[in-house]
Amino acid sequence: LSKPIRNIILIELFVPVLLLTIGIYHGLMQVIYRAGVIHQSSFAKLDYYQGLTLHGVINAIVLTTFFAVAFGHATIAFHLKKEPNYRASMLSLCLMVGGTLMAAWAMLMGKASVLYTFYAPLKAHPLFYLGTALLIVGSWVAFFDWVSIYTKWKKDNTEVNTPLAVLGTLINFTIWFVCTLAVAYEVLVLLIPWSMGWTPTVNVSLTRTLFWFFGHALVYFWLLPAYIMFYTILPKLAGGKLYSELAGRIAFFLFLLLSIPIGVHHQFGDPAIGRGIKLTQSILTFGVAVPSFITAFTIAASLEYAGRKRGAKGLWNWVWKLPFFDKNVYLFGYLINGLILFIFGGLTGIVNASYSLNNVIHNTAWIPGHFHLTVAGPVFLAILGMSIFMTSQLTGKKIFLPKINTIVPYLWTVGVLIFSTGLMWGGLLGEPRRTNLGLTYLNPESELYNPYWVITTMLGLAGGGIMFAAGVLYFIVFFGTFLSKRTAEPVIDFPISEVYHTEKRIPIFDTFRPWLVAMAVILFMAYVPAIMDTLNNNGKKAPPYLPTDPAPVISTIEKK
Ligand code: HAS
Ligand code: HEM
Repeated sequence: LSKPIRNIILIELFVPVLLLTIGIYHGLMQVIYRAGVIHQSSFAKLDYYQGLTLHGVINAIVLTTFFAVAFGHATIAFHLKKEPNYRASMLSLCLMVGGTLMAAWAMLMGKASVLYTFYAPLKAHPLFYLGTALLIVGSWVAFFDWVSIYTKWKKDNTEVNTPLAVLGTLINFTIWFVCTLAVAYEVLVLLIPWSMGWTPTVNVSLTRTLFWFFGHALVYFWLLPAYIMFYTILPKLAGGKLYSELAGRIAFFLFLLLSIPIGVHHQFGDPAIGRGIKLTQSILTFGVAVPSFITAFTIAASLEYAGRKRGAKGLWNWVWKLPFFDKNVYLFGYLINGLILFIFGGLTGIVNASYSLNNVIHNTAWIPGHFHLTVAGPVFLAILGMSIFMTSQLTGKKIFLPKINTIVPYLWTVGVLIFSTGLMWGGLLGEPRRTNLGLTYLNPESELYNPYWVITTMLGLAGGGIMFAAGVLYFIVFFGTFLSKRTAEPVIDFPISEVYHTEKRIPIFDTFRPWLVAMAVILFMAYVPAIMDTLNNNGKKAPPYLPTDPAPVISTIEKK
């Protein structure tokens, strides 16, 4: 890679990790508020919801998008042996950084405490919406450049399978491009004019539906870079081979079909949308679990092969032969811990997807329990590990404190397991999400005090504290590596796994067109009825809430 492109990738890693310090700090603050350690609505001049918005936006939108672009640049350049266009990559970087700064300003000024899901009726400063839109457009620019590199490569390599990592990257950004069209419409046509005061009202259900058209596909946009690492890198790190490359191709194409037409599973409780389409999308959601099951078995088989190659005998002994604490393959630790967390993240996702069970857990602490096992599990750990790996390679610097680096993912995993157990247990006892419990339910002075949630929020606090400690250690390693002296020539050299079975090339699993057509048909069938429902919606108005009280204002008045 040339120096300018290396620098662009390094900035795309450095900027979000710097912001992540704010994101991780607010994670800690949330568990402190929620456990009732403090009974305040704000701390250090930052309000609970302002902090929650910073936490969600930085950790789940800014970090993930920057990383996907940085990793995408490196993946395309490494596998197709052609580096991204400098002008396009620079434009993409400037748009993403500019957009992030605008949104960060609005959030830090307290003008955009609308949470990372930012649909109406919560209203933000127009710069927040504009900033988010620019971040997204910036990522599109990088993607369009990769498409042009790929189409040229494919012309010269018609009979050769697209490398799995490239296929995964292109599929991921296709999903991203299609789903962000809905959020672009939501932001530019509905939210910005409303936030500027040009339109007096907004169709709340439509904004929610457009958001979730984007919002669940977003989680697979987070996940697929990690899947690319699981399929193409992890087996090699383990000392083995990828059991089936074809399984990976099938999984990625299934994600292309099913990642978007399932967003209504976030709206099972939304009165504007009809039951038929909710059930349909519930069933489609079970479908999107299939590529993850394929991945689970394929990667487990690859790991078993690695363990046996290392001399394992018997049924389970191969597990203990894997290089868990080998600091030379520290990336293995980051990836395997992510997979372990994802077993629980996946199972809880299937609970969420079950239309009737969803009633029990929707809007409770169970939900953050679920998604810290997914986005803060395989996704976050893959980002942490790979950002250190790429930083060290692209700067030619040795890892700072390699032993600490090796234990970070284990510490994080222990933290997440305790944290999520607390939240999910609490959720089953009715503990709400997005609530500063310290003000009411966990304030013994309040008439809403609920002692059942003491133990669950304490577990959340203990686990969150361990996660915070792991986060701090990671920052020391990451910034320490950045600041240390160069000892080698900068390179980008991913450890790519060989394939165990040499499978015959099947052209359908290397062609985008038929899959894109199928994707469009499924999307159309799944979303036209949902959008029609929101346009015809004339339901009752929801009761108002105050930020300081989790109960609706009307019921408080009625009680009196
Ligand atoms: Fe989810 C809510 C359903 C996956 C993230 N999800 C959320 C929210 C987030 C999120 C952020 O249907 C909250 C949004 C908000 O703020 O309101 N989710 C699912 C389903 C899946 C799923 C069915 N979610 C994810 C992933 C996420 C994520 C991935 C982030 C990256 N989710 C839901 C639903 C809701 C929801 C409902 C709405 C709930 C509500 O009411 O609000 C599936 O994709 C999961 C499939 C996964 C598996 C697991 C496969 C296991 C693997 C590991 C194998 C391990 C090995 C290791 C090999 C079937 C691959 C072996 C170990 C050795 C040591 C050898
Ligand atoms: C929400 C804690 C790291 C993504 C939350 C909540 C807690 C929390 C307690 C729920 C607050 C509420 O609903 O009232 C922590 C702690 C962390 C951490 C202690 C580590 C020190 C992460 C990471 C990610 C993440 C690494 C993603 C990469 C999110 C998201 C939300 C959330 C998307 C939802 C925000 C919302 O409801 O608007 N976090 N978290 N968190 N967290 Fe984390």
